[in-house]
Amino acid sequence: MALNDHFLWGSATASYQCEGAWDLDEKAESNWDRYLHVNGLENGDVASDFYHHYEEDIRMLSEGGQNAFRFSLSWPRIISDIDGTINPKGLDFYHRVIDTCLRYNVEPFVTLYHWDLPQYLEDEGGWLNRKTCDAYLHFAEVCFKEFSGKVKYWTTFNEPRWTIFNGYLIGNYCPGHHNAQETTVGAYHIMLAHAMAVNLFRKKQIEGKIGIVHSYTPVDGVDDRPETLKAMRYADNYCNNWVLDVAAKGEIPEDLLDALSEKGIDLSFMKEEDLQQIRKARVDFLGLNYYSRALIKPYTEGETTLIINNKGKAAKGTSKTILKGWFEQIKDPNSEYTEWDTEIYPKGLYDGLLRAQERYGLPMFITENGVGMYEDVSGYVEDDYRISFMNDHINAIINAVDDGADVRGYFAWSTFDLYSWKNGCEKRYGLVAIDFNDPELERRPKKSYQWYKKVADSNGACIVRKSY
Ligand code: BGP
Repeated sequence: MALNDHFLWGSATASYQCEGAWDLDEKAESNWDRYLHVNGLENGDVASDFYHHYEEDIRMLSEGGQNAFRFSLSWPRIISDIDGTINPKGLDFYHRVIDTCLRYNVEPFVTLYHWDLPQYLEDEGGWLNRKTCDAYLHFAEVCFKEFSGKVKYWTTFNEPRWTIFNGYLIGNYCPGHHNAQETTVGAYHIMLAHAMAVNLFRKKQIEGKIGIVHSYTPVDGVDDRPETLKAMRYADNYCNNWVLDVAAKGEIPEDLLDALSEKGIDLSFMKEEDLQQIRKARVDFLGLNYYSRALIKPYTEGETTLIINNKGKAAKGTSKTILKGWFEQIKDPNSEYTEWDTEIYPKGLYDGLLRAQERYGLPMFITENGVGMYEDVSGYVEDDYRISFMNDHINAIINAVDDGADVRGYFAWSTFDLYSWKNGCEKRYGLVAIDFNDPELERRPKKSYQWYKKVADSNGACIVRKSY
């Protein structure tokens, strides 16, 4: 049993998914507010109403044995307009959240950007506009100045991959586009903004550590033929390397740039001064969100097809990933899949941690891990499937630590039930149940909350161990 004594046992949320209060206290509109309102979709206007329940939520988290809380700062709550005007009420809210954490001996683990872009920036092109990087830098600087001294762990972005791919390529997130050129530009700008913030953090000598949070999808192949290995490299570049290589090594994979050019993507927007920023910026740690791996075979035929199941059981089995000329992702007939087509594969976490350790040699945190389910929350939720899922994934982490991975913490997704992007509130991940039809939004611990307390209290010693 090799977890260190300061291991962070926490859980995670994101501003848009839990805060509610979408237009309260001079908060500006976000791109998600606009997109879901305009399209008449289920939204996070109220969500878990963390804005008014934060004190109770943090107390419960602490009483549940957790010593860390990952949450994000809502940019449109803090910066009111395109001129960069600061909203004191937004800052005050996060001071109260952070102070509550500290009062309960809970480490605040802060994400600067978890996808809620101010709509005034979306109106100017969002991540397709280079000016969004400058606006982000201003936002980051305000937050560093305001909260440093209290916050020791910062991350610049949550999952650049999903916000960019879903927003600009797959089209199931705002702004809902399907354009490979835009996807490349957006990806470049978000990684540039990341680098600019890391460089500022160093220049200002902000106390603490800074990292990035990536949706880590370790890539496996169906066999080890050369064409499969080639397809795996394409998939790894697509899923992981454009975020992790940039953040950890300051490098954009050369073969990815070649492959994009071959597909007709115009890369002339890349500027030497930007690349200098990128080369210089190195994170202190990697935040890895792990939900599943990707099982890859060589591309055979057909157009690029990217389908994500945001409908749950009504669309089970419909998701598909084919990148024309690059790779195809397939389902493993021996694996179990959730109603939203996510493979349950704890060994992928073990493998992925060892690969990331070897490749980057940085401290790592599992910044999200959990399972989305339909649940009846009218009574006590006995979520044994979640307990088993978490047990097996924490077991994978302990195995990886035993074999040399430097993992410093684990955050369950999510602290309590909250809004799941495009899937709505009925896709539940929480350790604590919330009945969204209850006007009081009463919080009730699930069985997994009690179980997780034992895990945290024993520093993982009560995990049922399995080897591979
Ligand atoms: C990650 C996001 C989270 C959260 C989680 C679960 O990609 O960082 O914000 O939503 O996945 O995913 P989903 O809500 O799509 O089921």
